[in-house]
Amino acid sequence: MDKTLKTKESTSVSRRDFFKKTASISAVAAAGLLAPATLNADDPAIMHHTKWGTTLGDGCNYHPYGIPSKYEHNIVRRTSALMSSAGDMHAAISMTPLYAQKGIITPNGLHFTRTHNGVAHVDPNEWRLMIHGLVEKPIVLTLEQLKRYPSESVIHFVECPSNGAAEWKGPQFNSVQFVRGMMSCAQWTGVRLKTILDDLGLKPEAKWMLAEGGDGSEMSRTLPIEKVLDDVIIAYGQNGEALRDEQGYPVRLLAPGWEANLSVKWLKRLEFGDKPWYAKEETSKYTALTASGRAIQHFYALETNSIITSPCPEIPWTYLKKGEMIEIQGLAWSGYGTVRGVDISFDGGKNWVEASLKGLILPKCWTRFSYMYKYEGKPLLLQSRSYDDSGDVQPTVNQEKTVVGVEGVYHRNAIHTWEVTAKGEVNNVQVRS
Ligand SMILES: Nc1nc2c(c(=O)[nH]1)N[C@H]1C(S)=C(S)[C@@H](COP(=O)(O)O)O[C@H]1N2
Ligand SMILES: [Mo]
Repeated sequence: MDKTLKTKESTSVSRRDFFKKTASISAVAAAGLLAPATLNADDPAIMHHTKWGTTLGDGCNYHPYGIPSKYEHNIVRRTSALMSSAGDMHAAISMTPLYAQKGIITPNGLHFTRTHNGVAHVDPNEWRLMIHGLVEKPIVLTLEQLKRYPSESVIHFVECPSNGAAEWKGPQFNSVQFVRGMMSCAQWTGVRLKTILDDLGLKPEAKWMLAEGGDGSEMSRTLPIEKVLDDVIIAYGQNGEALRDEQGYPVRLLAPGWEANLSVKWLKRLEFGDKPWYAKEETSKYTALTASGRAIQHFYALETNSIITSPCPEIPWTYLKKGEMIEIQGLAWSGYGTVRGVDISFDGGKNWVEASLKGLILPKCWTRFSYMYKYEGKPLLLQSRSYDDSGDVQPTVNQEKTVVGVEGVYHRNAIHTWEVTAKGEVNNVQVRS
């Protein structure tokens, strides 16, 4: 069910527009982005041995498995007791530090992590996957057998449908990590489920698939067969290495663009049936009562969304001087397809300018946007608004409430606002209209 408003005419970003935008960025660069600094021709940090250059460094094998620089120790996943069961971290969630995210690939150690019963540690030699129900040849696969099917690598975001839900009633956290950090993006490697089903023979009556996890919660979710045969992957690789334990090692389901609870981790069983069988949670939490009194039973795909990650409360503009150029950066995504564009507003949504999209632009994937801005030291209400190739545009808070009703909290994709004060501090506020 699609709750995003189709209010904007589809604006295709032509190649010509793209080159025009790129050109304007390089013009800014030529004019000088930073205030001129004096050149010290005998700068001791450059012209003499630096303090870290006077002794032998570590051997190249000192960390057989590398870790980040010690100066990056503050860039970590964070949790909130408010988003767990009475502060217990087994049924809880840790969030990705989006303010430190470079490009579109989340490092494995920073992938947000949601567990219903803690992180399981599965021995890959004992791991098994049962595929049964309405298939011609039911099977129990070992990991080695699974890996003999042809592999595929795809880049997709994973987002918990409750990302941002805490803010349904208004701003709660002065932090982009806590406001939107229940999502990450990675390159997943595995086997397309269709490849396996073509091999095993799916019976025509099969309309639904139950996926069950092997952790203590045995979390299970139901997916319609159309999605299963479209792009669902059984993943064992995450950004070039095996899945991390937190992401479901050795194997998870990945339902691209759909709410992340469907991407069952520590996967142990797939059953095919002609009727859906829902877990209790699926018939309560993931639905929404609309103003008309009717409920939306499934959302499944995540609507187009965006968030400005710089500036943000963690990266304020307090160091900027009036007249300096600064890059506004952020992430946009859509579970319905490919991000087509992002607009930026400085006045809480009254006026909009178009940002440029940067780097890889892929379906059901994070897309970077950027806008070069001349800082004036004036208060701003900074917003971003994305639109995708399905024709959807991000709604305002009020527009979203009109569609999903007052009780809905999941799938929040309303336009987010950062207040920038005259001093350059950044605060989480809500502009509803
Ligand atoms: N087996 C199992 N799978 C699971 C869960 C779980 O607790 N157990 N949590 C789900 C939820 S609610 C989310 S949001 C995603 C989070 O994926 P991640 O931890 O890899 O980010 O995993 C889903 N898959
Ligand atoms: Mo979730």
